[in-house]
Amino acid sequence: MIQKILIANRGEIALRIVRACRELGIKTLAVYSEADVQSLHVQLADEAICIGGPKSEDSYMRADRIISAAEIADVDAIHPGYGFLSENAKFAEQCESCNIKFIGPKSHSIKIMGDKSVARETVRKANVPTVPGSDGPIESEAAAVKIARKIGYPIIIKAVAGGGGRGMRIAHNDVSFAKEYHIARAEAEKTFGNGSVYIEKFVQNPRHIEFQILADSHGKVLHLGERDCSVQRRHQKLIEESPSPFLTSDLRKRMGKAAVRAAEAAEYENAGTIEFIVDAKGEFYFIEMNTRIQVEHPVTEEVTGIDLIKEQIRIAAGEKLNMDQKDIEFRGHAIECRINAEDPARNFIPSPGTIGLYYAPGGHGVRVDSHVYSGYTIPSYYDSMIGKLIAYGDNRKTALERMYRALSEYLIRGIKTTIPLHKAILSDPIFIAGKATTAYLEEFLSRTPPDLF
Ligand code: MV4
Repeated sequence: MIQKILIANRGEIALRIVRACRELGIKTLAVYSEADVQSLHVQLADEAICIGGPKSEDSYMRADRIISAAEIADVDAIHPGYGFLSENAKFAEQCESCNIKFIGPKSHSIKIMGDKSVARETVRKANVPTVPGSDGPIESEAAAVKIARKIGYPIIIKAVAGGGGRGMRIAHNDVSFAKEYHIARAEAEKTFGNGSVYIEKFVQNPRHIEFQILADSHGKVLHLGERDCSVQRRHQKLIEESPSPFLTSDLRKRMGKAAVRAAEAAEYENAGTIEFIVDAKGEFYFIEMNTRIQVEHPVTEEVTGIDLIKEQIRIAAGEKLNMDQKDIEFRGHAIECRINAEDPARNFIPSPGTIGLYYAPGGHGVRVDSHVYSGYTIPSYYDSMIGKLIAYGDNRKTALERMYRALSEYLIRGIKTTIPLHKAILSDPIFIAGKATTAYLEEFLSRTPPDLF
């Protein structure tokens, strides 16, 4: 039985977890930094403990302080949210050894999927398509050039400890490969303390399509369909939607089955995401697995009717999933716009500060997941996402129209936000036609005058 949960996070996801706990009758403990005293998750949780200074290294990243707070308040489980300690295998292990349930996968699954080269080999053995590349990490420059020539250029060099687009270099021939290989190793060593890299054929301008997984501790693994996250800038997603306007029902079926095999290969438990890239021909390749709940999970909740945070908690409590793959029905279309405190007209420079008037949209098919309110001061210490606007409709056209309407109603005074940019994208014929690839946003920004957002 889980009676009380510590929420090891902040912002909208902390609030999202408080809401799920309330509905399940579970008590909540918020932990917060000195910069988050006025945060809504602190107000709305049953109890709150300050764990340190404003910098995340002094608070939300401090496993020792979080576990101390958990013991003082006698919680049964810790929900890590996303970011911070959510994919830290050592933290998951520490929780378990203190007899506190980590609401997420077992640490061995986090480890397997955290090494991006091991992840690739693990799923490849389970018959999940991977991009042609090296079997495991690269041993030497000479060995790497040999493999690169065999695969053919362009080649992408990735850090085994990377993920989410960090530590990747692209090479177009032997000469640039030698150069990029050394840069990639040095960068990986500096950023991750692990210089190990692997290589893959570089798939140009793919779509980024990911599958939501739920797996219980009794061996049942289900997929909850896909999210198309192709609209992104420097690996930061701006818009996510489900279903993907690109997938056919046949491709969706094959990718869903591959996603389940990938999760099974990692002996996965709890909620997770299998990321694929899909080329123009509809060939799909496993890229990596995210072993946490993701920012964009509401899109899946809207089209399946399944509360993913509640499912995570039930799974951690040892309950069996009360559904089979055939019971999961996909209905309508959902889209999410990430609302960031940034100025898109000035190269997305962060725009922290105090919000004046705040008015969130509502009405049929509109959901707002946000922790901010009129008079709230956005601290400059954390990422700039201040909310997520999710619109749902019977079909994509209705969902997009509803999203545009909701964006027009959303009032956030005193700071710059990405709302005007979202309105411009939702008015763009290429996006409306469902033709956006991962190259889309940069192309859109280069041809759109900044005064339009
Ligand atoms: C790739 C790729 C093309 N070919 N791998 C980006 C994040 C990380 N999850 C893996 N990513 C990619 N891996 C191969 N072999 C394209 C991406 C990619 C991407 C690359 C450049 C610009 C935007 C991108 C958005 C999504 C994925």
